[in-house]
Amino acid sequence: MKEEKSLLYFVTGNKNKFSEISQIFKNRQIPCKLKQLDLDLIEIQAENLEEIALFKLNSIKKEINESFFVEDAGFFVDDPLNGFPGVYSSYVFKTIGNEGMLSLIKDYETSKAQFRAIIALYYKPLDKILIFQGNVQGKISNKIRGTHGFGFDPIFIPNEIPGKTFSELLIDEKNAISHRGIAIENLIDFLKKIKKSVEKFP
Ligand code: ITT
Repeated sequence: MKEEKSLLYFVTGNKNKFSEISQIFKNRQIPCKLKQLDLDLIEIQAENLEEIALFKLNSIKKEINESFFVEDAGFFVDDPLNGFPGVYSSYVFKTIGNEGMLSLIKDYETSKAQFRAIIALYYKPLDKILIFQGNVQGKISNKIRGTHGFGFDPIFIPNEIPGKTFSELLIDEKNAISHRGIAIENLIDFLKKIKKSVEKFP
């Protein structure tokens, strides 16, 4: 008999994030069925991504009767902008965009940047909240390049693939090295470990 997969909701209004994560679930044997839930998330202004992710999660916990997760991500230009825009990434992208970011650093020869992602999971069978994280280091491109992805992808060059921006990579190539890809792999490892221990001690 075919085993019934349990439901796992990813609560996000960002369809690009959902496409990236659902692609990973499609490629791997995951003991859960992933669904997007687009609820109104309250995003507080805080100093770190973990605080924002936990606040998002707790603000909707009562509304969902299944396991679910939220993700908060940010783009940090460590050199020369001391981590800006970081927790302000969404606002900065909407206001000055990639062109504005490039003009902020145009007089500098070198740069260091990273994407970070925090996933906060509410795991119903244990009634527990767990945090998973991922980051990817790289630098800023001197021009906007590529057609895939979203947000700051066209100006970020990862150290692992120094000739290309994230927007010049296919979704599987970005997922293999990205902040979101790493964080979700950590979540998947957790789900698999739990499944194994349940099979051992039914
Ligand atoms: P949620 O509904 O999941 O909160 P959001 O779009 O508001 O979606 P975040 O607050 O987590 O997402 O992300 C902040 C911004 O950081 C986002 O709007 C992008 O501009 C940028 N960003 C995050 N992840 C990115 C990625 O993988 N590639 C490019 N830009 C990214």
